[in-house]
Amino acid sequence: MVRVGIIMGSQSDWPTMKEASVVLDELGVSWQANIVSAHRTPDRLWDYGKTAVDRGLQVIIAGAGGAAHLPGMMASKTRIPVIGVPVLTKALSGVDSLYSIVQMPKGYPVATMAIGAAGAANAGLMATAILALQDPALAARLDAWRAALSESIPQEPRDE
Ligand code: RP5
Repeated sequence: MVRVGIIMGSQSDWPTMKEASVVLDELGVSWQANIVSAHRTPDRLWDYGKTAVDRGLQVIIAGAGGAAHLPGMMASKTRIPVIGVPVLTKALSGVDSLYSIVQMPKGYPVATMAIGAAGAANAGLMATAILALQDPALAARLDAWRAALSESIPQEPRDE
């Protein structure tokens, strides 16, 4: 069963959102990616949100750029935790995306990550951490992943 739904407003978001899927693959978490646009495919957004619980999704990672309404609209349609990823934009460097996603009204939170690829990767890690609360084997894999990252950081810088 798919545990994490990765959704994005456009095909052009995939190079960013793929970073979430890479992390989930590394940690052995099942995911499925779909294009669901708040503006271009609102009916698809509605159906996705309405059926998410019954389909067994446990976390939704939603990325969008510009007037990025997708994460917030999805949060309004399902109680499954939504992690928002602001996609980098040419015009405003993703600050437009960030502000659109992070400023949710009281009652419908979106856990908002950093702008761009790092935010997408962190969304994968955040989703894993949520799932690991009820999954000891996954918790062990996440601990090992984090330890390996720490281990990979050198003690001293070198000339490049
Ligand atoms: C948003 O508009 C998408 O999330 C994307 O980041 C942005 C631009 O979309 P395209 O014009 O590249 O399809 O809805």
